[in-house]
Amino acid sequence: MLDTTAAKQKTGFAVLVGRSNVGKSTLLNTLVGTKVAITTPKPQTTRLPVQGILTRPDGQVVFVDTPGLMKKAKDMLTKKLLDSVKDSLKDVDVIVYVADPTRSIGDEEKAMLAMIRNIEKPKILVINKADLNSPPFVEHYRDLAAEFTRVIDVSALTGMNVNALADFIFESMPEGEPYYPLQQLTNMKSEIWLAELIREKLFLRLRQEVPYTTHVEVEEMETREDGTLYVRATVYTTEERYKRMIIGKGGQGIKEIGQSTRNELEAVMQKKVFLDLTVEVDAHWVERLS
Ligand SMILES: Nc1nc2c(ncn2[C@@H]2O[C@H](COP(=O)(O)OP(=O)(O)OP(=O)(O)O)[C@@H](O)[C@H]2O)c(=O)[nH]1
Ligand SMILES: [Mg+2]
Repeated sequence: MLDTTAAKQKTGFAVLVGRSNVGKSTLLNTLVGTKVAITTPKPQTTRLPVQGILTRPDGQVVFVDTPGLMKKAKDMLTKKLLDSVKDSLKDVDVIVYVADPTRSIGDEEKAMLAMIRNIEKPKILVINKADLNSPPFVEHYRDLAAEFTRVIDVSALTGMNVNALADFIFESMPEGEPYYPLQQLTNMKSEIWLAELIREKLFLRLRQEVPYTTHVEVEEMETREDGTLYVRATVYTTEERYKRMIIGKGGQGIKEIGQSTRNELEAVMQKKVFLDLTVEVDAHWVERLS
């Protein structure tokens, strides 16, 4: 419940930025308390600026997860992802810069820092993965403190210090009324979330470049009379040989991807799920991404 008799409510947008694989999406999920964004050990997992909403007695913050910055912004997908990060930074109230102290500061980090340097908003440096034993580059990131309003060590994975981070973020927000209904946790449509879940399973199962050739669309989603959730979705990939790799020997690959998606969906939805998953070749899906 929002307490309207207390001090003024805080409301605004906090954008999570940082290089690929630092744990932005994991942090978003921990902040919001539910799985809004997909996370994998592979870089460049996030493609959409997913919003997760945290409502507390003192207000509401909308977190925007962004794709991680990757080197070699030559291909069309990476270029589109970079544009989407720049877009997300336009109307932001607080910047949450997430760093991974197991990796040294490289070109990607420098490019990312340059991107936010001239934005005159509160900036919080989050040194993530604090659950790991003395990560080698922590001090290198601490040396960046002068560029930030605050620095905090957290573990997105275990939740360590994440509430303290949320407090910092709320403190830095402007006053205002909530943007979203109090129970809402994301701006994502269920079809998109489901497509993301399937993409997560593809990323977890496929090796090397194959996951990056894929895109998922959910065409149909309905609860049938017997209470089963029926889902029809297509996995697009750019070449016939990738299609064969995704389907796997005797269809085993796509079967396992379908099964792991279904297991998670059934646990979340508390109902039986029927998933009709096909694979198609479409060399131009990247162009269709908005
Ligand atoms: N040990 C540890 N691992 C973490 C932590 N946070 C994230 N990870 C792991 O780091 C990997 C990347 O996490 P993501 O949340 O997908 O990273 P991301 O920054 O969103 O990556 P992109 O979407 O590719 O930019 C996953 O394997 C996570 O489990 C943490 O606090 N501690
Ligand atoms: Mg991500």
